[in-house]
Amino acid sequence: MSNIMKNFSLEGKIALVTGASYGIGFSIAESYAEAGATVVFNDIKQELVDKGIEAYAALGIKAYGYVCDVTNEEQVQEMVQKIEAEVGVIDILVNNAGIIKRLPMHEMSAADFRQVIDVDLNAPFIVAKAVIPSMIKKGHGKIINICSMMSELGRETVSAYAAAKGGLKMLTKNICSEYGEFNIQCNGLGPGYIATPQTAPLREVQADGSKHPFDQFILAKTPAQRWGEPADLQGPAVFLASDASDFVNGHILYVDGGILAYIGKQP
Ligand code: NAP
Ligand code: GCO
Repeated sequence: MSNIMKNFSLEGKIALVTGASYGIGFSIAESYAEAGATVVFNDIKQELVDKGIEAYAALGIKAYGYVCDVTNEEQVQEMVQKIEAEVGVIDILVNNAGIIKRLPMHEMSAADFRQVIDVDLNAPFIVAKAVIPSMIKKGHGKIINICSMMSELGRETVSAYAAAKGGLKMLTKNICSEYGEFNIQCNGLGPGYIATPQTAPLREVQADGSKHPFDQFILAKTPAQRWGEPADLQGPAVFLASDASDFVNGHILYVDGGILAYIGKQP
């Protein structure tokens, strides 16, 4: 392998991807395994962890799965200790687990708002806090927070999610600021609109067989004129987890087909 390509290798690294039984997290973890990393993931239910392990095995990947609610600091601390004992010290953390609730803000309960903030912002803090001490001892670490276009833009019905993802952008910059001296790089990955279960309601084919209005809207707003696939995130995710990005810190890398740069196609 050429020297420059060695910089993109994750050989010998241990990567924890939260919420990675399926969706974007699964795709990122798959690419990490292909780049040489040992993959560790969690999900909130044992049945999903079991399904995830099977799905990784079907790709020839031996993944380590743990049941853990990332909003629960006690469970997270216990999971990280178990991983360190059973697999090894975590070199790469991807804070991927996330939820969204789509409701007009004036109809959203405070409990619903808090739940989204808890999973999408508090949990990345809790998990990063749990892995940083060992990264400091080891002398290096990579933390990648899965942000969103809603780290930059708002839209109707996603007030809690946008607030959380905006906060996650700033948490990313603060971890960069506070731990850069320990050779820990913390960056964000900002997917555009990606075809996963989370966005399935926005792509539902209408009764008359036409595209969902939001589907048409996104295609008109995307220079690439398509939804992203989880695989579109793999290269950027490997880059941010590898030595190739050792001087990239506090950056949010948007993988959105150009939406954030584009005013949109005239109807
Ligand atoms: P997804 O298909 O809904 O998957 C989310 C994953 O997170 C699921 O495995 C889910 O497990 C897990 N999770 C949720 N709450 C959890 C908790 N408290 N503890 C542990 N795991 C938990 O979502 P996705 O589309 O793959 O999105 C993954 C990440 O990318 C999210 O942070 C999302 O905000 C972000 N993102 C998505 C898009 C997109 O267009 N899809 C774009 C930008 C950013 P359960 O099934 O058990 O709930
Ligand atoms: C929505 C979507 C978005 C995407 C993503 C965009 O309802 O607008 O779910 O929020 O999930 O975050 O980057």
